[in-house]
Amino acid sequence: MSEALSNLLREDRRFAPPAELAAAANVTADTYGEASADRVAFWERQARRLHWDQEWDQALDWSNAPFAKWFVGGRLNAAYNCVDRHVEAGNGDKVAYHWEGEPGDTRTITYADLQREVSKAANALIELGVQTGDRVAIYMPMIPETVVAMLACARIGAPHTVVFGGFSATALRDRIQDCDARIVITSDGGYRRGAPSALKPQVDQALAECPDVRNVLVVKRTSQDVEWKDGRDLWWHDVVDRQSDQHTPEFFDAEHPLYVMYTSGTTGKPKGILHTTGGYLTQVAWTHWGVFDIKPETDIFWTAADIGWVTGHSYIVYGPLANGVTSVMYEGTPDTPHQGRWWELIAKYGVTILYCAPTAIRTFMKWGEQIPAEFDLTSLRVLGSVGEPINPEAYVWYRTHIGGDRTPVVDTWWQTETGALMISPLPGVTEGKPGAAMKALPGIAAEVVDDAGNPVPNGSGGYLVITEPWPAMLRTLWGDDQRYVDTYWSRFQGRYFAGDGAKKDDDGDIWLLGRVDDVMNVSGHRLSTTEIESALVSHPKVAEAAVVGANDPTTGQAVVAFVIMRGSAASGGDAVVKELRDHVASEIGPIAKPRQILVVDELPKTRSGKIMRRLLRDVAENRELGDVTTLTDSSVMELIRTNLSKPG
Ligand code: 6R9
Repeated sequence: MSEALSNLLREDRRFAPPAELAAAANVTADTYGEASADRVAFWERQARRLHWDQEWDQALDWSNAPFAKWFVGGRLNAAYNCVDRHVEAGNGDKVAYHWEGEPGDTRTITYADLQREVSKAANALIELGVQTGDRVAIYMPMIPETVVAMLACARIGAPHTVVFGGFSATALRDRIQDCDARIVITSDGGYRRGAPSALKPQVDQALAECPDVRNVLVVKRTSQDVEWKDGRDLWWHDVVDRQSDQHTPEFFDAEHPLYVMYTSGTTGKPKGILHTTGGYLTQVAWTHWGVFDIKPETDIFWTAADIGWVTGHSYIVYGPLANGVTSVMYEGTPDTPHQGRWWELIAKYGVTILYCAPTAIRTFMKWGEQIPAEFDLTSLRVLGSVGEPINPEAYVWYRTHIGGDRTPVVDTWWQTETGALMISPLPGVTEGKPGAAMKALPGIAAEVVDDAGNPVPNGSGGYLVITEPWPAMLRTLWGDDQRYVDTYWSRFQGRYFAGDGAKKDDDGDIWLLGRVDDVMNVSGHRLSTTEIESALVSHPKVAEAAVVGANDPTTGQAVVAFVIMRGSAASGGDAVVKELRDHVASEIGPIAKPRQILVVDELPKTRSGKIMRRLLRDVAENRELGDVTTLTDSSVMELIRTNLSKPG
């Protein structure tokens, strides 16, 4: 892949940290050395950011690898760390969340409010018979009760499993069954795209096949009509509101399960990623503080993601609350009621740090920079990206049009499995390169290896592996230790295989190239989807691109591109397609020239913003569509098919 890749890596724009930010940065360049001198001691220092009822005897027990135990013998309570200790320190009046509903209703929730609400919800769960260790499923829109429910579970040691509200009844059923949850917390619905969308019917449908679920606690959000099963269904306000707002937290073992989060694997059965308490909270708290350079006194932090995604768990809930920070939480979509909603929120609350996905950024590019230009975004000082490789053009657009050409952009690589950020620039230290996630964070050991597991030299590509255990790592897959070992620890002996392709540039900095199943092989050349997508997006007429490798009788695989044009270029016809093919050829090389380019209006995406290339491959190879249940909008695929009947 080297010839093609060297083009992507020829990106030579560099952005040094702003002097003022660097001078006051939480983390300095020395931290890398301090951490690598003794990685485990580094994490022990970070663990002391938390309140421990009892300190650990052993920081890391790796004797039964790959099953890790961190902070063995330590005892803590995650909810106490996220809520009570801030109130006890005199910060009860501090705002934990500025919450904004899509219709424009707002709620301000202080740490003291959160303590009362979480205590009440914990008492309610106990009344419903939930015991330490029992699993509780949460299927909610983006409302404050979602956070309260998660923390109430954590407080009583009942691992939560949050199922993203955009998932179908079938997906919900599978997850409830897999972890054997007996209680479901949901709401009548939430607001999306200007209208109430229902959740309760999916719960009812799912529970038809989950006889062991005793109770469903239903938050009233939209007041739409709901079916009601007496004896099973209970209104949150009937049960939670009358509880005492006092609850004394119990302290749990550092390895007590905190939550299970399902993520799709290559087979049909979702993988239940298990996270435990002490190591997870340590790494989310440190990475949130270090990578976003959090100043708890003054920052207003906003992760614009859904809580049903790991990004929401770690950087809407656990990280910001562990650090006692004020966050913004927004219920709805970015274009409701207008395409400037995010920027309006940033101006309204004085958001200083914004964390979102490249897919959102590319959508904003498509809508045009005149939209954010109408709002005062000068409060922003750090921007973050997560979820997919960020194309250099999107990175530069984000920095320029949102960050006022002033803010560092931190491109953070991590996974549901890693629990917390792993590879990222540090805003006060790193000279940013558009498109590169740069270096493993202090305390993390990453490497890029070849097929045989040997580290590749600088300037070459291979597979990303993590070579040492880290505190927030998944502990296993719920109920399936063997699948955990097989999926992550068998491809390269003793090392964690992330499933991502990566490349070290001439400086040894890391560029992520997408999932390895997204690496194409065209006439024996390995091409990455990301680099061709980046080449397409670097063309001024293109807003967004998705590239797949389709079977081809002559070349093995062939490059097929789906592109969304920027506003005015929307219907380009054959001339534009030729222009784009030539553009890719000149950016990367003739070998990367797409066999077909299809101009579309939308791309199929999961709610966490990942393009579902699998579906595009089905289209490109003229197959029946596979499973579309995790799509944000399944009608997109119909549109693409219709488009396809016109030759590209
Ligand atoms: C946090 C999250 C994990 C996969 C991961 C990789 C991709 C995430 C990325 C990135 C390039 C980044 N990914 N962040 N690729 N650069 N900054 O997204 O978790 O939903 O489990 O997805 O997402 O392919 O393996 P998850």
